[in-house]
Amino acid sequence: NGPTVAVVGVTGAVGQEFLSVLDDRDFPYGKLKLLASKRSAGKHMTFQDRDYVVEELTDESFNGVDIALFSAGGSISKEFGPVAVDKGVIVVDNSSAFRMVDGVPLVIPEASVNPDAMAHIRLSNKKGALIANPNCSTIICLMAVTPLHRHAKVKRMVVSTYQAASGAGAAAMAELEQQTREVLEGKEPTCKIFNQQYAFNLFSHNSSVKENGYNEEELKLVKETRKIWDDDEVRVTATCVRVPVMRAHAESINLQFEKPVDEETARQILSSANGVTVIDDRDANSFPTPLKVSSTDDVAVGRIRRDLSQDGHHGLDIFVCGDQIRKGAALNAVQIAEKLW
Ligand code: 2RA
Repeated sequence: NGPTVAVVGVTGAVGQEFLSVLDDRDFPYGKLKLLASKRSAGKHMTFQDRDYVVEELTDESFNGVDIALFSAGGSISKEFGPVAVDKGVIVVDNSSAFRMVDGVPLVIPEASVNPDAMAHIRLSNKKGALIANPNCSTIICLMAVTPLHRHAKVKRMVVSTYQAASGAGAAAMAELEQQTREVLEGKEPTCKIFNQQYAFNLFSHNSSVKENGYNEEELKLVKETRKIWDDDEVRVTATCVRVPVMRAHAESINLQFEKPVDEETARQILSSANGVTVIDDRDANSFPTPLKVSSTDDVAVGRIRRDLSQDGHHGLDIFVCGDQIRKGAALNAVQIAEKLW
């Protein structure tokens, strides 16, 4: 008898992807509860040939639930996450609400990253717990970089992101589509989500900019990497940019290692890492792209090359792409739930 699973925020882009990942992976749930705000309650949804009615999220929603997959924004997680935990539920939370809280595991469950961080949490105990899904940019980056880090220890990492509309939600995806049509028709583009033209443009990530000049998205990469690697010494800097791509993020990553790692070894390590696909054909100029990884599970890595600006074999450059809604959010959370089961 499989666990009772609740999907919180089921009408959102990630909520919908939770369902599609549960279906694709044939997740062995016993019962499924679809939860959302009052506004969406009462809506009918068909999943695996069964009709479900979306229920309003309340304190009572978690009675009898074993695992809850949350993606309804930070304030909903803060309000209802602890309620669910008190009722013995294991909450896998996709928001940033609990990521940096001490004692809350921040997990990328591939063996090459940090599944051990949640080894103490067991479904069979019926004791509630919170597990946080890292931010999408961190997941996509560390899927590729952690196997190299385990081999040669990263001392410094410089990340430049090219982030898709999906990271800002379904409304941003719709706005990108609408603006593209409007611009091509010679009309003034409708700018509601980002307050500036997105189609045929790019801009610094829309999260708030702190006093030190970094925006929140960039700081997430810094702090979450340290927590996931359990390494406060690693030096990370990032520049995060929103590009007019629908649903997959790209990242250019420059690495400095403590120990030497040559290009061939790096290629072998990446080729054998779970959840990573190497696309690195120099002759054909064929490398990862957001479209190549859209709606797929693996993070693609290419442009693997020695950083000529660093001594010996202590530096590498790589380029990664990963589906933001899938491995960057829903798939990672469902993989965590699979490990618990
Ligand atoms: C983004 N931080 O802006 C989001 C996704 N979690 O892409």
